[in-house]
Amino acid sequence: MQLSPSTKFDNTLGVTRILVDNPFAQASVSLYGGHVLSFCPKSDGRERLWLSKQAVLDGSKAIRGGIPVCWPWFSDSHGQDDVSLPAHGYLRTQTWQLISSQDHHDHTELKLVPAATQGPGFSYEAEVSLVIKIGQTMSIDLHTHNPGPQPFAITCALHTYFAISDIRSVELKGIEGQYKDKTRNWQVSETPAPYRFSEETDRVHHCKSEQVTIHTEGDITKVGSTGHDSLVVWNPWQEKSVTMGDMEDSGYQTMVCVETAVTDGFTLAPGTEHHLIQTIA
Ligand code: TA6
Repeated sequence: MQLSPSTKFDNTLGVTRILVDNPFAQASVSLYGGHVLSFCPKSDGRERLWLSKQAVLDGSKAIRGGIPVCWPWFSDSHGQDDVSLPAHGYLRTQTWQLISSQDHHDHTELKLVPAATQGPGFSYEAEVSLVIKIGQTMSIDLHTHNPGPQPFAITCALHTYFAISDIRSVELKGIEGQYKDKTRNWQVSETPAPYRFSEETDRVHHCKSEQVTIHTEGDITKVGSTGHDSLVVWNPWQEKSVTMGDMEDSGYQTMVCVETAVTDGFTLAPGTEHHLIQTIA
């Protein structure tokens, strides 16, 4: 496969990364997990994504940070009692293949496919691809197609870790309605306004808002979503950060997850497809 002029492979960190450097931005994507690790627009030189300083980058476990691809289920919503099934599915721990890279007038487009879409807990025929467009903004499109004779149901998410200066100064705007609170046994509550952080936060918002903004000390990160039925907001706070070996104890202070997600799920009839798209500016 011919790489575009702005694209190259790099193996210096362990996992093979695709590095993109075009007139609009720099970005990197790990083939392991089909996992976007960084996106830095040249307009302001501000990295949009957070990557743990202790992230495991040898291909032995899901990478902590960037944009984990959660498929064919989000969290443990696989609908089975099999506790051995991996949280967030198994595509984020596969080595993906770069199918194409193309430079366009205002962005570079990468297309990746996973090694396999069938796995423990999901045996249907499914085709999955990830199309990433890197320009002044970045979009990531998780495309699922059902070429087979049977319908199948999935949940999925683009589990994005955003870099922020200080979680205690962050305000989210654009989320409304009720949410389910994982930290309080899935109790249903109203989305707070202003939406700020002062403790472990793990919420599934059944909100189809197409734009959320992350405000922190003068910086605004814009998060666009389509194809979703919910937005997930997560910050592990200190106690949980300390328990995670791939996250520095203070890591929670400089990240917040705003995830474009399908948590209620959808059923794909034979011959149909679904696009879950997140756009970052
Ligand atoms: O999206 C929020 C969440 O489901 C949290 O409950 C927490 O488990 C987080 O994802 C990270 O999951 P991971 O399997 O990547 O450690």
